Amino acid sequence: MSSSTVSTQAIAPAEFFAQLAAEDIGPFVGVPCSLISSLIAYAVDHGQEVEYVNPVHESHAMAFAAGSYMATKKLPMVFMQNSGFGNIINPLTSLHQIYDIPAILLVTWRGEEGYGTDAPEHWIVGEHMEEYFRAFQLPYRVITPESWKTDLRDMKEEAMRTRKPTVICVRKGLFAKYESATVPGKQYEMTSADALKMIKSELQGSVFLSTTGMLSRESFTAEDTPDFYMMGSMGLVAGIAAGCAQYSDRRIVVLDGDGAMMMHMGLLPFIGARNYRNLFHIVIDNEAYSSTQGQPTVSPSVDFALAAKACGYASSVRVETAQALSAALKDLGNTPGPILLHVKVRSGNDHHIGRVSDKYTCPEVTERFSGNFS
Ligand SMILES: Cc1ncc(C[n+]2csc(CCOP(=O)(O)OP(=O)(O)O)c2C)c(N)n1
Repeated sequence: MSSSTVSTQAIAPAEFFAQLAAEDIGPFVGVPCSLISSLIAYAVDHGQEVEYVNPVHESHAMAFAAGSYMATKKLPMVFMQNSGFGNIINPLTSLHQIYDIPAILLVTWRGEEGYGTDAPEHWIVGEHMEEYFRAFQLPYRVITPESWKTDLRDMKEEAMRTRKPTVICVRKGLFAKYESATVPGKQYEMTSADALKMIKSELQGSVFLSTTGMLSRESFTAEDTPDFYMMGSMGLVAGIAAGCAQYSDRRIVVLDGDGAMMMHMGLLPFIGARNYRNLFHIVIDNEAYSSTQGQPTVSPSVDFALAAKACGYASSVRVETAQALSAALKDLGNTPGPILLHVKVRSGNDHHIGRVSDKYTCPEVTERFSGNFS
């Protein structure tokens, strides 16, 4: 592993995008990570200058980049958190690398110090990051404030010469702060914390699972019941819930996020077709990726209740106020599932609340949660 020198002069987002423009690199397409939140915030605020595209899954970003390259011959940049690197292996090896479609991948390096540092979901990928780049024949540079312009040019030239993807890997603290002037999403009445408190109290006695990021932390803070507090595998919580619902008679309540739900929206037809009567799926939609500093998602144009209905859920409802949420919980609480409740909340979470990992290890979460079924 290379040494983890913390940068002394952080790179200003404006300078980074000016360099991409000078090198004729774009669009800037991907799924967020907090390590590059200032870059994304700058891109969101400067739509005239930066072509920023926000698909719901890293593999979709790779697919989009392949299309944009063939249509323009311009080198796209696909950005992702290293936890999303696993999501691109298929389009990397069975699209870009075999069809000779280049791209520069900007991969952040969470968990650089390996086990025991950063949040648990980053330990394994963080420790083996460079081995993964080598295993997938990806030329890469871990960029620094001193070398980044040369690194970027070298990786661009290598990508264009070989017609294959290359990587720039980004450490924590590399980019200077940039606060966005844009607040994502509509200012709905409730916060996600308000909604979670009401849900956990109204649906007491259920088995809860919550999605990765702020929702698990907020659910844990609202009331620490023996839940499956997910800390990685973004978007897969409803799949885990389906596995539980199949083999238990308990009521299974899934607390999903809009970004997470859209990442694996294919779970809707799966759950709908399997017709789990004991599954209650709740999507807390703040129209943002709050966990990674609030970048906008594409959920303002999505009606999850309608989608669930079309996918075979038995009932689905959309609510926007505390009063409507309370009524829906009373109404749907004992209705046979699968049920989907789409709850609109405003973005902006309290990032100072506790972390599940400060109290439980991941294996302890598994053990505690499994106790619900014994
Ligand atoms: C595959 C993958 N890509 C990206 C991330 C980084 N990440 C963690 S949480 C999160 C946002 C989740 O958004 P949402 O489900 O809307 O919940 P919110 O954070 O708004 O509560 C992102 C992008 C990740 N953990 N895994």
